[in-house]
Amino acid sequence: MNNQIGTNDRLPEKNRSGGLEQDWAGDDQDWWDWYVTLAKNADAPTELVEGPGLPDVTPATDDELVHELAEPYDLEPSMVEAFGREAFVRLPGVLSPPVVRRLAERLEALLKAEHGDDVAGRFTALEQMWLHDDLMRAVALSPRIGGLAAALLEEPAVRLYHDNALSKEPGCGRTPWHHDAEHFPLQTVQAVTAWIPMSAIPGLMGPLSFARGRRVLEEVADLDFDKVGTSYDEAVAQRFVERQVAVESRPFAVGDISFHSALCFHTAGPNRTTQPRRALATTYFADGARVVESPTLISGTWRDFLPGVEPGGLAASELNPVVGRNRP
Ligand SMILES: O=C(O)CCC(=O)C(=O)O
Repeated sequence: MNNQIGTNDRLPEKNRSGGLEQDWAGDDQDWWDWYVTLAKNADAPTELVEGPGLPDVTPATDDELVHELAEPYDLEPSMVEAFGREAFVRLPGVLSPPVVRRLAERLEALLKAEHGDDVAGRFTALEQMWLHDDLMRAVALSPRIGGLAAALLEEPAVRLYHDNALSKEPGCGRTPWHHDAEHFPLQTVQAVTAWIPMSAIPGLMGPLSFARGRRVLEEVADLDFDKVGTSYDEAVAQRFVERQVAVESRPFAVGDISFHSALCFHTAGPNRTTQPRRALATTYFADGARVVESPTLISGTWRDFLPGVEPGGLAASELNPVVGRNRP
């Protein structure tokens, strides 16, 4: 990796000059390989410990899985309030252990087919799985998860932006501090990502961690994004310490799902276990949103998720079905 001032060999050649206002010139995996180089990590490598394994249960059948993902989740009003205040919420038991196990096994096969076995230390990703895999489609179009997204955003209806598999392989470092409003090229902050762990995720495995509060962005709005090095990640971390911004960093139990708003600043620790830290991450946005006029390279391969939609256009392509409605 080359993170000297002014260069980063993970940036596609076309993106090396100029500012952020340009299209990403690589593919989605190139984007992740670049993005994790923007996180500050401890210099000394540490020994990896054993991970928790997959839930020790019989995997759900297709029917059981589809049925569970279609059923509404009993969302307490206090959770909606917490999401409105903190910009994230963690919900227990959204998925049962047999469903997590079935999804984890399918995801393992999909990731292996795409990336092979030689992935130690990397952040491997897969997007738009719902277009060609039945189980991943059941997740991305899940009335349970989409319904939670609509309820938490307090929107009548939400559309799918994309699905995503995020595999932090053993030894991979941190995810840089960021908020997703700069990732999604949408003229709304009414967007939310469901982060769906594929096993228990203990602290040493790199669970997603969240800065508390909808207004945290104001604390760091003057900091410049750094497309070649770790200065933005470090400056955000330092600012949070200086301004005493509370950060929630806790393990996830099997079946827990977190939802973070596009305004939520979040990061994830390194994976110091021998097991890949895997999560599905599905993003939804308020029906009626439009694409921004000038997407940036931080928006990555956004055109794949909104085919045929140009800057300024209505974000409602055939790949953005309405998947969640707010129940009265
Ligand atoms: O899984 C990670 O480490 C990062 C995920 C993330 O940033 C997101 O889902 O918005």
